Amino acid sequence: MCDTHTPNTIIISKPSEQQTHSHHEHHDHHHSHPHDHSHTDNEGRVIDLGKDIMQFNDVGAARNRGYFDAKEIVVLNLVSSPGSGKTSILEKTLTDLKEEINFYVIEGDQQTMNDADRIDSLGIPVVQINTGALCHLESDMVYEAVKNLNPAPKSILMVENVGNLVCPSKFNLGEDYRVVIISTTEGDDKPIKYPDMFEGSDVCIINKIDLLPYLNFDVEKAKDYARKVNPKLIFFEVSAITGEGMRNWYEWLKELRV
Ligand SMILES: Nc1nc2c(ncn2[C@@H]2O[C@H](COP(=O)(O)OP(=O)(O)O)[C@@H](O)[C@H]2O)c(=O)[nH]1
Ligand SMILES: [Mg+2]
Repeated sequence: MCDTHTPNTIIISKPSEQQTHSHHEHHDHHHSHPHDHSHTDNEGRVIDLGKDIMQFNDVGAARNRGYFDAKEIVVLNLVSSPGSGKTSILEKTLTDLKEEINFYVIEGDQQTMNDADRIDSLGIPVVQINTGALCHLESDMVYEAVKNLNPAPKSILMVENVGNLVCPSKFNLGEDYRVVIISTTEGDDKPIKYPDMFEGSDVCIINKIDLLPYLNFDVEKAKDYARKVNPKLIFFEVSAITGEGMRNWYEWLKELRV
């Protein structure tokens, strides 16, 4: 037995916090500054910083895209609130399909190796990214993880993003499909409360349907809300625990490689 094996971890320390901090400092000392910067100067610089980050991310996403296309790798970006069942759905899917599909996984969390350990125990190649203070993955982090994973051609790369329905919606990773997961314990109005996440997604998985008898979650209402935001969404209703409904999701996954 090889007890020393652990999945690789990439720990991110992004300069963005420092930049924001020093900018605030500058703003605080505005009045004692010898040059009188006009208000529009400052506003312009704040906006530029944000634009730079987004441009940097989009360029990285395009680079990832080219790499994935060249190797015919299909990439899914899984997003949800914490605890909706991203890792559970991955565990069940990988367990049931690993003989048919070559999977690779990137796990994103602010801290811990917990999710990578869960995937690693299934024998699937996985890299954990710890984002620290950041609430989403960015394309350059995925690039680093992919270099480490070196996924085989025609494989499927699953990226589990940091759990929340806000920040990850802005950051394209170069994926083919974004999959948003909601669970029956969260309430059926999430799609209209967090429209950006649903608007930019291709697939919506409704998880924990085994709990429907105990909750007042209305599946049709949730789907209607989601369709209002994004009429093109493809839905799967599943339970990662009982396996109910997983077959349709599996069929869709298998189609991706044809
Ligand atoms: N009843 C039920 N519990 C689930 C289901 N899927 C996940 N869970 C539980 O929800 C919790 C969070 O799941 P996890 O996969 O870690 O969520 P993540 O944070 O989105 O990765 C765990 O306790 C899971 O066992 C499901 O389909 N039904
Ligand atoms: Mg998880």
